Amino acid sequence: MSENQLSEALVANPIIPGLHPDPSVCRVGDDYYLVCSSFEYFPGVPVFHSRDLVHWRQIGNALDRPGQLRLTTDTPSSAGIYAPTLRHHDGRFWLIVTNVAKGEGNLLFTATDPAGPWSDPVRLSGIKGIDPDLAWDEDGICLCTTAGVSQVRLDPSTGETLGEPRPLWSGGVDAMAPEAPHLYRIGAYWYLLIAEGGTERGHAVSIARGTSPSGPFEPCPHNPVVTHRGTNRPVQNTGHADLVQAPDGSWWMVLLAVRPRGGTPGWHVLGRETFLAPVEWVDGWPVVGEVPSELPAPAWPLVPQPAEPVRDDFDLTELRPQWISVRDRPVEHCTTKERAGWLTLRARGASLDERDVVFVGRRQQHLTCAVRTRVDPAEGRGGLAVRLDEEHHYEIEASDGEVRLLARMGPLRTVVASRSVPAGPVVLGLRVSPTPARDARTGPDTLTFGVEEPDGTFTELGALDGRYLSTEVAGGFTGRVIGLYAAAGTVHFDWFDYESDYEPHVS
Ligand code: 6LW
Repeated sequence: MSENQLSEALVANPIIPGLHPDPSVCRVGDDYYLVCSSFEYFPGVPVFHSRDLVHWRQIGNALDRPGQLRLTTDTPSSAGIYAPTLRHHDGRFWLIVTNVAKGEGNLLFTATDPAGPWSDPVRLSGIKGIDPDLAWDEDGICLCTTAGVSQVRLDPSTGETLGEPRPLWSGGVDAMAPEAPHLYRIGAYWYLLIAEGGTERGHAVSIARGTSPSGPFEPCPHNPVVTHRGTNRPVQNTGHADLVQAPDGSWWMVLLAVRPRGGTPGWHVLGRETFLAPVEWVDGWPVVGEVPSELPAPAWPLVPQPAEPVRDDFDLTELRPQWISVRDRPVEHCTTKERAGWLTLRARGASLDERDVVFVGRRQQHLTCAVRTRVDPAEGRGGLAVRLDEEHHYEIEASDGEVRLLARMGPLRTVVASRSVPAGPVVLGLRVSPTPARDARTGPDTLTFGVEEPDGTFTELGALDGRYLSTEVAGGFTGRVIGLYAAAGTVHFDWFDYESDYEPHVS
């Protein structure tokens, strides 16, 4: 990468904020496509498109039918879909993922259009281990490389493995969790990129090279090529990366990282997000440097994507791809067709504590945001929730002329506050704002819940510390999802507003 491939303008990083970890990217002509992990959420594997590597628009979810994505109540939160690899080969898009659910394992899908439809899965029962990568050697043989790191030859049409898996290269001495392998043919070498150190503060990206895709591999002398461990940078946990070359020959890395906030030890609440970094090649090895919160824009013309509308009026017969549910979304429990212009949810599980809760949400993508919804609880009980998992969620719900603010934090469940409201639809609101530092124990943000009065004024019902809905407290691999739920009977939602102060921008 030479200096003239970067401009003076700055663009915001992360390029895809919110719960979008383990990015995998490929380019076809002038179009880039990117996919991420989706865990217990359905539909799964969000697919994004970009023309400039900076601005991304979600064009679908690869796994949007029950036949492609089986997530039963046996599958805990933070299991399910891990670490896809997306590649374009022989005129088709190839997607390989692990479904960490009983009887599922590694699955392969193909599509001619990445927006879908994607094929039914080819089951890869012979491939053990998470984070599968796909590459084709010079003879057209398909190689699948998994965390560990090991590799096996594969017949992608049948899913049959050809031979036994062979260990490759596992990163630094004593480094934990060698994972996220990706193989690339670049110039005279095959490069094996991996993540190591675990997906927490020790996360890192390392690389090795050899003349064959099956090794042996020689490690880069300046590994890890990316890590923010032991720094006080605002972006942390940098790792799990993929490389892509732009049409002008420059190289770029997409990778996951987090934005911990508050005092010590720091809490990240949006999950692991997708960041971008320019790559320079020196003596045949990639040099990346710091992954900043704002980076110089690539020097080519930027192609902004249309801004997402603040309001979803539920006027479409299908939900937009940003909407995700917990494990499944049967139409008899979730539909926009029953009452025109409204989203209707019919309860199954009695609360967000249950693995079969009826919930439709979107990722919280901004550190500051405001959410409102108009709910008609005449035939049931439900409302607006911020969900980390079954044991960590806050929600404001309406039924029988009353609004209640509830909190579940680990084993504790409490009604924080309640008040009466006039019969009929009610507007529930949530404001998320970073908490000004007071001392080393200050939490990352405050979630203020309330009710909108008929004159539009917001009456607060309670303000809760956001740390309890962070990955550092809840554990696991996900982040916050904000959405609508039904806990009893049938609940109708007229609209949902999500307003942020953050847009990927150019300055
Ligand atoms: C994923 C692994 C990782 O499989 O986290 O950060 C796991 N890296 O590569 C789940 O996202």
